[in-house]
Parts: sequence; C-alpha cells; structure tokens
Amino acid sequence: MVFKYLFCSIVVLTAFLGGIDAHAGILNEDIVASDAWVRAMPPSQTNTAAYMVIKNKGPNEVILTSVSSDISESAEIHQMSDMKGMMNMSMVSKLSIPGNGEVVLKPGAYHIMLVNLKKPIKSGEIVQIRLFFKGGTSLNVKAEVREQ
Ligand SMILES: [Cu+2]
Repeated sequence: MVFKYLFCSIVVLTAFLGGIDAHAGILNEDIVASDAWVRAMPPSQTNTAAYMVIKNKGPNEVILTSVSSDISESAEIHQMSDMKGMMNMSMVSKLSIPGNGEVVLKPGAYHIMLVNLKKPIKSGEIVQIRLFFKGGTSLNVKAEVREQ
C-alpha cells in the first residue's frame, strides 16, 4: 500500500512539474501586460481583484483561458455588467484580445478575481499573476498591491 501511494504521488508530481515547465517554455512575445495592480483589502476579506491592460501586438486574436496567482487558492476571470441598475459580477470562461488590440481590466469591468487569499495582502506588496492563453502560452505578470 505504501509503495502504491508513493508511486501515485510521484506520477502526480511529475505531471504537475511537467505542466509548469511546458507553460514556462512557451512565451507569446506579442502579448504584453501593463499597469497591473491588485486592490488592497482589509484582513477580514478573503477575495480581491486584479486589474491590468493586456495588449496584443500580433495580428491574430489571442484568447485568455485561465489565470492563477501565488497569493490565492484560485483565480477567475470576471466581468461586471449593469443589470437594470444593479452591478452584477459573473465568471467568464475566456477573454478574447483582438489582434493589434487590447483589453482593459479595470474596476467596474473585466477583472481577475483572486479567490480565497492565503494570507492578508498589504499595500506595496508585489503579487505574481499568471495568464494562460489558448495554445499553451502563458505570461507572468507582476502586480503591485494598492488601495486604488
Ligand atoms: Cu469578481
């Protein structure tokens, strides 16, 4: 039993590391993220949001399919929409960045929701956010924690 458990752990670990390496190896140089920041939250809050501008300098559409962060258990792509005067937040499965275009993630619009913060975050801290795109490319973004 012990051997079987150990074997499973190794397989899982290898798959995990392999996944990370595969992503880290492919970088789409046409995609640039700028003005990245994370909203500072009081310690009682377990979620926060990250904002940035994602620019696509290439001619082809690029699709953001998932996000992750080192400070939260999970991260989601969210959209804010006005539903008859009530701002409503919903998760989206992907975000398209048009060729030679950009998408602005900002308060009241698209944002990255950092869900279940592992520890309180303070202004001035730098947070790593990783963007994963269709086709296997990814981008590491450094975001500063600020009040707004
Ligand atoms: Cu949200």
